[in-house]
Amino acid sequence: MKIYYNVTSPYTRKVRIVLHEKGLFDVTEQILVDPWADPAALHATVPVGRVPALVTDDGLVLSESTTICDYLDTLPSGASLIGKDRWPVMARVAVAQGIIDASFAIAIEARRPEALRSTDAVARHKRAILRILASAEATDGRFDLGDISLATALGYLDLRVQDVDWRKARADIAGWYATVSQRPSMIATNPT
Ligand SMILES: N[C@@H](CCC(=O)N[C@@H](CS)C(=O)NCC(=O)O)C(=O)O
Repeated sequence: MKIYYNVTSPYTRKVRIVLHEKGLFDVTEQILVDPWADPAALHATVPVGRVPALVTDDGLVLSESTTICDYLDTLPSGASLIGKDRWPVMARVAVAQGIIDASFAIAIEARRPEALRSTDAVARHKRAILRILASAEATDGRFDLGDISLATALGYLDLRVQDVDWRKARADIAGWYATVSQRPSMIATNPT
């Protein structure tokens, strides 16, 4: 297998945490790319042009972080991160993805020339983050795919949206996050 990734991408971090947690990291070729530079080598294999992208041992090309995590969980390595009660886990994955998408949109806005930035759009994304965060749930001790997605989202808020005080909004999950941040998979994929 090989994975196209970028160090600061929250979407690729989610997948790379899963690779670690499943014991698959060392058997996966890691290809570092900058998708924003439109690399021809990425586009030749992954027409979608985004990271993460996984090429399976059968040559199947998968994009979309949640789809890739779902695929990796079917492989006979490590314990399942989704388990038998699939949909409650996937619902928590989607909640975390909402936080990631809104945070990422803010980060993209910050890359635009100042005159083209929309303060209204950024404010709306911040309201979305706080609204979604209010419904986020972590499990105690499992670190399933929902937990991995939430930890990724919170890590990305710390990296790119520091003026949203998520620890104040969710003091209850701040302690959980401090604990899971010490997992080898989180440390190994920390972009800072
Ligand atoms: N919904 C996708 C989002 C992937 C995504 O937007 N990746 C960004 C990097 S963080 C990218 O490669 N962007 C390049 C582009 O849009 O051209 C997922 O969950 O994997």
